[in-house]
Amino acid sequence: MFEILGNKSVHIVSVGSVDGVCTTAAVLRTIGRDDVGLEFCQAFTVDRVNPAAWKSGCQVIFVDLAVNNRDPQMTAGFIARLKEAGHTLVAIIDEHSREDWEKVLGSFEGLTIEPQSQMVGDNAPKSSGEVLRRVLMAGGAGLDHHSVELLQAADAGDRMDFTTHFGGLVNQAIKSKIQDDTRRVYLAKHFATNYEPDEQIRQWIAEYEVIMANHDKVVASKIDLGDGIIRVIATGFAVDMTTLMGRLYKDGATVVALEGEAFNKSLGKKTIQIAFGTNDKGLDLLAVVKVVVPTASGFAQKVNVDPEHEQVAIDAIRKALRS
Ligand SMILES: [Mn+2]
Repeated sequence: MFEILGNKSVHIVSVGSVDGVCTTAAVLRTIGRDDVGLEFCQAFTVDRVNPAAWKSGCQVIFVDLAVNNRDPQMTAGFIARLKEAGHTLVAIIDEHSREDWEKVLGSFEGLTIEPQSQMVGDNAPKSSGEVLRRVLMAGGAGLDHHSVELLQAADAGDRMDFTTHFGGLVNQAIKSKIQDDTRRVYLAKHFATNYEPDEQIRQWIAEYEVIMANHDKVVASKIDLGDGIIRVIATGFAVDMTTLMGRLYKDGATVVALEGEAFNKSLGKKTIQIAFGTNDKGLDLLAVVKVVVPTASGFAQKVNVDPEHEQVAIDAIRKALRS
């Protein structure tokens, strides 16, 4: 499937989820070269990707990269810059929305792997790993066990299942420093050829184990404020916010008020903030809190306020939960 790449330079732009990292590892394994350019981003940060900095005349592969659906022009602009810089897009290994990509690109001519849509039915691929697995199987070249495991880990990862060999390792190694994309590059390259983690990766995983222990301490600080609102203190602890909040919701919270440190842009330093989160998709926390705390920031399911505004915010949230 990747014969088309020949001796030309290759550059991969991937999204940094477990699906993205594991699928990228499988792509690298399939290509079988160690001179491939690789960088991670998100659908809404492609404006920061600079194709002019890549090797000249790259064949470009996207992995798990969706069109930025809030700003399709950003994605279109990225494609235009990529072409202007002399590169050729050859594959979009993505399951998010084929229709969105079609609108941006016009056609899929020239692509050896086309994007798919996970929403089109039970049989649709639900991950980039599954998109790639189907293409490689259809190609008839077969897949070795290592690649099969990478792609299964990618697929399970998109259903928040990190119990697979590669999915568990990658998830823990990236979660302990979630903003660090250099880890993702390292992991994808390492697991393209190695089954077991090396010392570096084991160290990142050990950092994650510390975070898990921190979660126990944060949960121990839990105060039940009634009406499904609970309050915890995370100040001074490194946490994995997604996992921690998931655990608190599972314990029965509808809204979590989390006291912790967050970077304050206007002050240029970390300050104590109260972060409200909810698992209630019908509750627009930002709208509720904004009414009483105009300085609140965030989005529907997560809102930050300064400590002095915590009580009035809680009162408003309580009222919304009761109504
Ligand atoms: Mn995915």
